[in-house]
Amino acid sequence: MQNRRHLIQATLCAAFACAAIPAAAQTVTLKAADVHPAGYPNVVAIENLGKKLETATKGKIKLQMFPGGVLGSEKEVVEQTQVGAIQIARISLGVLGPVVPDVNVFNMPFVFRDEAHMRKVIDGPIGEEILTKITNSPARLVALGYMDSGSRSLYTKKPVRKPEDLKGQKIRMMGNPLFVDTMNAMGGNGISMGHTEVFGALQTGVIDGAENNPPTLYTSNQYTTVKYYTQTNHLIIPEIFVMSKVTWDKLSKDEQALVKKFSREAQMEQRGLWDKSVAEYTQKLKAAGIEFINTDTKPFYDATAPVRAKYGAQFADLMKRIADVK
Ligand code: BDP
Repeated sequence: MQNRRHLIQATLCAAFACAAIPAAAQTVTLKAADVHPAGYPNVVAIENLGKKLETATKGKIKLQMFPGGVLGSEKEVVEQTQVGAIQIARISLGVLGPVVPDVNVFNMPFVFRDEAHMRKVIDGPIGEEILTKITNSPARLVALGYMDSGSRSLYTKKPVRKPEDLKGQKIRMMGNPLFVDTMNAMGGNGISMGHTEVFGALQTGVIDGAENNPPTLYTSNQYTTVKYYTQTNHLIIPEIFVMSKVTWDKLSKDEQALVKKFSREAQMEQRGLWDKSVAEYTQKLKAAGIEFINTDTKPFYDATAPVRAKYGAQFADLMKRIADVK
């Protein structure tokens, strides 16, 4: 904890020192943050975006990736990006919900039929509209693109096959009241917590389980503390990467256009890496003895209807348009 605080301070200082360099200075180094470790698809795609930017601007714009959550939790990273201390943040849309409520339409349980449906929506006009809403919101963030995060399913120490099996189980959710309500509706007790704290909380028994996709379950080591992975697929939440508005406003029109172009390419590149990664980590989880439970998702869908009613009322038209994307 102490170390992390020092790192955050060091980063902030670096950012302010950087800001003090005269505008005529030749190079800009964009600091990018991700909670995932080096090698994770999202991290690789942003690093490659940085390499393309560096080449296209002949070294004027560089990118330095800080993976593994060293710059703080996603909530902290969002805050630092808003003030310009971090320049690019790759985060879950889940965590952006409390900052830009419009994105919550994608954060609702079972809002997408499956991952293919989610991809069609984010690649099309609705996806573009949500990016514009983020950029035009008072959050001081410029939305660059989406990434894939597959489907989130439950992992626990005791087997879960139906909502009743979650009774009394404390299940970690991302920091957004919508998700705590979702878990409570699914039958468990939702506890919100930052990603990097989940492993310790599972180890010490502070929580009984959590929910995520196979690559995250494996690469965070959380799989060593649980036995079952129940394929509820209750949340299909895209990832997002954003740039600090402070940084964006300092770029020339041409540079902004390059960032946009390479961002779209990063969105597509990550997708290919993502599909391979899901296959690879699903195998690894099975090899490590995690039992996959392929359960009927309908009772979980039905149980979460009140959550869609409560949070979805304000998005009724948009939800209809999402459902109509075939
Ligand atoms: C992962 C997302 C990451 C979130 C994490 C979480 O890629 O952005 O921080 O879930 O559960 O799937 O917090």
